[in-house]
Amino acid sequence: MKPYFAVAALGCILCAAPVQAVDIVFDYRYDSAGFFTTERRAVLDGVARLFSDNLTDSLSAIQPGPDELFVARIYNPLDPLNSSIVVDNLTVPADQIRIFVGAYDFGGQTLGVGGPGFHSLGGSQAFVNQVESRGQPGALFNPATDFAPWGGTITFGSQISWYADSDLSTVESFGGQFDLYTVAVHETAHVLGIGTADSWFAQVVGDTFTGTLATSINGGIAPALRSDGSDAHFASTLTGHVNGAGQVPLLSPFIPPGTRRYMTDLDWAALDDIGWQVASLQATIPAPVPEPGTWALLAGGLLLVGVSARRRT
Ligand SMILES: [Ca+2]
Ligand SMILES: [Ca+2]
Ligand SMILES: [Zn+2]
Repeated sequence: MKPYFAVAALGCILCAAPVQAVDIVFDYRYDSAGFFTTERRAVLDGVARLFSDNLTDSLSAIQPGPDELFVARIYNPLDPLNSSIVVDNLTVPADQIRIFVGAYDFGGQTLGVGGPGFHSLGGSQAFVNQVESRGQPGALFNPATDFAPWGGTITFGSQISWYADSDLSTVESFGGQFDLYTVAVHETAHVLGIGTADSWFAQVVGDTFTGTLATSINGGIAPALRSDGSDAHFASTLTGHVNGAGQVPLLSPFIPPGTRRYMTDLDWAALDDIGWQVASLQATIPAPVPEPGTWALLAGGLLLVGVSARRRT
């Protein structure tokens, strides 16, 4: 009887795992040069989990019918500053955000470029509205108060010496290299609208971002933006917090070598202000991914929890 109970308890606990509303998918179809090794893909898997675990919006699917047209266009992941390309026959399942990735020799110290995709549309107004809002009404307001892209592009500098750490829960020393995880999170936040969405620019006043939550997190002062004319980044003089520790916002424009940075409360607050449903301003440090062996141990632990809980009753 007891073993049966334990198995049932484990089943229930697995059922109660957190719902992942937004599903970030990195798409490697344009990576003809093989930049994304197994280890680098594992890093991007961790980036996808970070956002998927913390953004709870429900996004409607993009699935054109017979009289409807959705043509996705992206900055070319292999040459984002000079060309754009059409993604043939793209459809997007509910909650999914598809980010096409590649690498390009930017020269110098440019680490990466990222932003949302574009599209051409045909069909009824209802279809057009559905694609442009994905069920988030504020994306259609003027000024916009929400943002729900189908996806976008991120390109990493192929000339950079990258540190790719497939176990993101530990950070080894990597002096002289740049952290792929840090840069990928930064660029993904651009795909999600920081410095790129209408709902971001609607809240830019002068060289500040006036979003309510970000202002509150910043001690009641609208956070300063880097005054380079793009209004796409926070100023490097700001301090956000990662689980209580101070850190320059991840969405500031410079990332030093040998350093991992995380989304601060200020970065998450900005995503909230531009329309995302952010579960936690502190959900930032990657947890270890359970290995098959660890799962067995974890199941044993849960089994013990189940038995002792039963004993209490
Ligand atoms: Ca590690
Ligand atoms: Ca939203
Ligand atoms: Zn940036």
